[in-house]
Amino acid sequence: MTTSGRTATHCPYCALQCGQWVDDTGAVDARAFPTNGGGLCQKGWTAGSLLDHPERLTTPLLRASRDAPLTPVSWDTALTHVATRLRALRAGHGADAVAVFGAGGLTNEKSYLLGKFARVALGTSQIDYNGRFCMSSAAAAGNRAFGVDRGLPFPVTDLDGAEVVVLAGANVAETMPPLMGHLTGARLVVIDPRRTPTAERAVASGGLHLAPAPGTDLVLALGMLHAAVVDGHVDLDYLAGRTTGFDDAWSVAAQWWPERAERVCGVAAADMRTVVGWLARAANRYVLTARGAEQHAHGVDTVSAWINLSLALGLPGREGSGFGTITGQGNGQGGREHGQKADQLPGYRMITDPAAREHVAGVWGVDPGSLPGPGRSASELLAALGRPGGPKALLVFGSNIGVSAPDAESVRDRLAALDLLVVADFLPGETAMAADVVLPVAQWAEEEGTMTNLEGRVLRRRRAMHPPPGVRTDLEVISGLAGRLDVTGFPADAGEVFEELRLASAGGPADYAGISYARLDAGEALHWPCPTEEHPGTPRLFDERFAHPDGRARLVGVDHTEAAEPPDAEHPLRATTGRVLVHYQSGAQTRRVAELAGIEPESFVECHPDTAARAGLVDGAWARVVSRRGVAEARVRCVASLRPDTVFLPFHFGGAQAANNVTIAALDPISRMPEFKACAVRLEPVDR
Ligand SMILES: Nc1nc2c(c(=O)[nH]1)N[C@H]1C(S)=C(S)[C@@H](COP(=O)(O)OP(=O)(O)OC[C@H]3O[C@@H](n4cnc5c(=O)[nH]c(N)nc54)[C@H](O)[C@@H]3O)O[C@H]1N2
Ligand SMILES: Nc1nc2c(c(=O)[nH]1)N[C@H]1C(S)=C(S)[C@@H](COP(=O)(O)OP(=O)(O)OC[C@H]3O[C@@H](n4cnc5c(=O)[nH]c(N)nc54)[C@H](O)[C@@H]3O)O[C@H]1N2
Ligand code: SF4
Ligand SMILES: [Mo]
Repeated sequence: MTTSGRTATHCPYCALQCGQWVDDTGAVDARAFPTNGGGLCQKGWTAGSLLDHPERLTTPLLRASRDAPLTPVSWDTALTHVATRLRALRAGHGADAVAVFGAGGLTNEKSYLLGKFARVALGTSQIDYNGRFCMSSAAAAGNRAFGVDRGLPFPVTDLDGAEVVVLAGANVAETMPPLMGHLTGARLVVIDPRRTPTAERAVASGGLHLAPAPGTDLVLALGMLHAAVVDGHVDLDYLAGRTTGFDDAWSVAAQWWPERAERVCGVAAADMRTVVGWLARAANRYVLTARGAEQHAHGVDTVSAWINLSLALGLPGREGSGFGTITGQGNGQGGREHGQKADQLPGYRMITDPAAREHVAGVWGVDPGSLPGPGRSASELLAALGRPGGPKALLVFGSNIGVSAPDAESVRDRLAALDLLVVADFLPGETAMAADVVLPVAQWAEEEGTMTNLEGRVLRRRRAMHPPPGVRTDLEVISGLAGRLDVTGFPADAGEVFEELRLASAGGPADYAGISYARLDAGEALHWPCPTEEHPGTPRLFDERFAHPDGRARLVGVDHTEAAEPPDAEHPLRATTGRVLVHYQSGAQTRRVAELAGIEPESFVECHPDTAARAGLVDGAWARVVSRRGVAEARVRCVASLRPDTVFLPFHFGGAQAANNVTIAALDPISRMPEFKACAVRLEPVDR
């Protein structure tokens, strides 16, 4: 897959996994692939500049004590130190004294090996990952409704033929720009408290921008289901033939006539009826959700409400129509399938399922009874660090939790309370710089592996160049630590790990048994499940049946609950958070790309001009955004189209500017997703 010095691979960032060419100097070019149609966004174009970045980590770093500075050491010293400390902590406090935090940006091979490392080499139940902050609500709702969780159960290119697409809490024009190319023929309806570039496109497409108050999507979806029933748009044959549970859903939606829903969410009842009519009358129509709808303390129920509406209108599992959730991180899909989640084993098996434990233990050559878990979810894990009974050591691979976790000030306190914090990273992000041991690892263009994109298609990440001297791959790090803990079965070769992953996933919901590097390298488009080498993969999941034993999709009776922290006199505004085009996540990477940092150099808070004025602020001034948990400093950006009761912060900045200083770690009861997208704040002026 190398042509005239260029290697075919995929972008290191989001789940669209746009095709890239990378040469042996790290120069990036766009490569036509079905998801991106030949385009890249600015992040993908500039990714190569981090390969030889002056701040690139190229030697392990170690601090002798918590207050000592990080100093360069050899790999042997670093890994031996970590292994020695881990052994001592386990001996003194039990296996759960050591915790692991993974990420949806890691390849399938890394996710798999990290999960195995935690369960087998460390024997700890304490492993979770940043996907808990990302896809967990969508995943839980998908499992509940369809019996399986694959973000898009159809290829992205199916959207090309859509006539109507509803995007609930998705700002795709900024978060996956090339995806917009698949939506050019559709009338778009964008549901977002803010008038985003995606919302502008919706209006330009002859569609609508609906702006509910943050955290009220569920009511909007209920109002729309009510309208669908009353206006006669429900697909009764489909409901009878392919679903169960309509009565449960209707028993709640019956009470939410559109005018009542309007009073809570602020979207006009007439608009609800219009959108339902568009969806009902179009032949090809989709409802898609993303983090705006999902990152709430009732995110699972909110997604269920959008699925209920989709099922009532007969969308899922029908050619040219469907429901989907837009996966976020590069391997957000694969990352939630191979066992780095607290309650999961490879192949999307549940760790509590005796048959799953037996299968995976068999592949691993261990006693099923020795597999620990389930452990704590990400937020609960972070909250327990350094506390009595909680973990005393944490190994982090691929997440900048000191910036991206909710209530980040308290997370930073917890990290500081650890006996040992180990971070594998290639850049000195905030969390890495707080660690006791920093392990410098390879970047995407320097390693082999696979990623599973937002449509469940498995892709090859290929090495275009060697990492700088002194740098190892994540797999080499895990393998090296396992060796020092005297356990075998942790190869550092990606191909070897993938072969084992195939066996471990065989027979599970996310079955990769039939997928091989050879088939992928030959250009086959393989979507899981793919149980045998002869199997063509499954681009569309629900054409004939849903994955529940009875083959039917389930509607669920879900009702509105108020946000965990409603505004009050002291904190009268609803803060929501999200992304801008040029930055990625905690910003550890993109803030170091001069071209991108030049466009958005610092944090900002979007607010209505009247809201700013009431707080004594003007456009361009620095504000303190204050919640019960902390303060985020941000420059005021007045936006006349924004609801006056709402402010918005990007979460791409660290330290005093971190949006997560103010967010709340209120968790969804099912998914344990934190409420990133709604908390109560006030604005204050700040002198700078
Ligand atoms: N540029 C860029 N692209 C990215 C990323 C990035 O960091 N930067 N990250 C990737 C990842 S991991 C992810 S998860 C995806 C996320 O992709 P998106 O979900 O599209 O991104 P967000 O900005 O988090 O949220 C989308 C929108 O939800 C809105 N919103 C806030 N509260 C609510 C609400 O209560 N209801 C509704 N309906 N909307 C609400 C916000 O105003 C925002 O415009 O993006 C991926 N792509
Ligand atoms: N307020 C608020 N907070 C949010 C969100 C929000 O919408 N609002 N969104 C949440 C979501 S959806 C997500 S996905 C999280 C993301 O937030 P994080 O989990 O912090 O993700 P990144 O910022 O991508 O951090 C990745 C870190 O790992 C490094 N890295 C990248 N690739 C690799 C690799 O292959 N190996 C290793 N060892 N290191 C690697 C990068 O340099 C970087 O330091 O944030 C969540 N936090
Ligand atoms: S849309 Fe996502 S995958 Fe494509 S270039 Fe941008 S960040 Fe990379
Ligand atoms: Mo995400």
